[in-house]
Amino acid sequence: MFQYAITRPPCPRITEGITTANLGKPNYDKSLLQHQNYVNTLQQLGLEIITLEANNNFPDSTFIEDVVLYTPEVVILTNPGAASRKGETALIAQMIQERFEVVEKIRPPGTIEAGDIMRVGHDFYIGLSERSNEAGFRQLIVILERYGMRGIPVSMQEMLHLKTGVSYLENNNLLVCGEFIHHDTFKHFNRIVVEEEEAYAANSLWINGTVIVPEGFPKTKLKIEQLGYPVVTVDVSEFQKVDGGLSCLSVRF
Ligand code: CIR
Repeated sequence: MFQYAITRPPCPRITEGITTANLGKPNYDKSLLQHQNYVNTLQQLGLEIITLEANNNFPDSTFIEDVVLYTPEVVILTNPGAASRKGETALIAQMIQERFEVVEKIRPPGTIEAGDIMRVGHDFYIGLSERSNEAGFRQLIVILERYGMRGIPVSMQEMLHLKTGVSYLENNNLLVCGEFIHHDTFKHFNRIVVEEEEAYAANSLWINGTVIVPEGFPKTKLKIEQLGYPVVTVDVSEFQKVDGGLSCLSVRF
């Protein structure tokens, strides 16, 4: 169960965020409202929010998930693979070091963005994407094993991050899309296939028994409801324009 979420509101330069989406530029004012609504939803689901200041030096800094990996034994500051995002770790390092007792770091040449990491209990699936490299992966495995956990590599070619295409909904249920539908690594999960036209909804978010699904993806919403989960939807269209999903907008613990 989660008790807290760390979030950082979008900054005006979110319009310059890295993107492959071809959906136009985000509207900053609208992104602020959507972010507030996202935060309200997390609060309604029982989470206490730790809000950091928006930072206009880093257009993608609202996607705070990528720079911190929370585990119950150790919190790991990552080293993003995207050049424009590397400085985001320093922005959050002090707060993380003050709040958590055991903190480790991914160091160059290793790169990891935590959007590539999916936690299933004490197992951490690590996507080898363009943002998370072999050196980062090796460092991460060593850290996880030192604290009694396990890292499992996941080969991938198409998606930005691992969690762009898979989301763990607990109870062995895994939302899967695209290249992950038939991926050997995930064969033992109860896989719920997200159709290509709803691919964005493959990044949905389990919060203490409820699943948050992005607004506008009715087939995926229905499939999740049919598994027995209460579902709430949140409109994050402005973040979709810069390749960000629901999970990227917070660090839950
Ligand atoms: C980026 O390309 O880094 C941002 N525009 C989007 C990051 C999304 N983060 C995530 O999936 N965890």
